[in-house]
Amino acid sequence: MEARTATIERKTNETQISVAINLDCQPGSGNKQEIDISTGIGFLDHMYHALAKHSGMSLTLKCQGDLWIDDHHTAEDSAIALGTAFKQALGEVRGIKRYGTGFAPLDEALSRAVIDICSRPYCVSNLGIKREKIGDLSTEMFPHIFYSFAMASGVTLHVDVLRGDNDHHRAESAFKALAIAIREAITRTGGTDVPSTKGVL
Ligand SMILES: [Mn+2]
Repeated sequence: MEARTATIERKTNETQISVAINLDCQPGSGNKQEIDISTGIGFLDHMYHALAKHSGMSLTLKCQGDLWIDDHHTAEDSAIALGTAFKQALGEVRGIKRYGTGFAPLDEALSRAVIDICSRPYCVSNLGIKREKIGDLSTEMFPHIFYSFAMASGVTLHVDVLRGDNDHHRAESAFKALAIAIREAITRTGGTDVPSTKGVL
């Protein structure tokens, strides 16, 4: 089986990002899972780490962004770079499940994520987070991160936090739910079928 990997660099006046991704590092795959995230925003690193871990990816993501302005460009651009790398690693949408659903609890919080790897970028998220920031990450960036990932990767994505009192729990369960959805959607079916009645995705 061809390795589903990608390495990308993304440089603008606002951020410099490098991403290396391997989609096939689930336990038992024979590929060691390695995760190394550094964006300069601790809570964002925590979220990307959870996303990589539970989706079975190896992920190296380094971002040097203009944090002296605020967290916006770093959070947005790292999500774009991650989405771009994900799409590139996946290649032609063929021989995968395409749809994935994830539910992840974290104590009292519970989130649901549904993904369709379909080249129809769309994102709806409803996280219901009350705090303005968690650590150094503005919580308004959560929907922006999911949106940016969806646009760059070309997936349809719905993420809902169904309940939860603690905003750290709500956010983390959302990323874990997305990870579980991704893991299912990218699962190889063993064939080369294009999972669409249109014959192309
Ligand atoms: Mn923006």
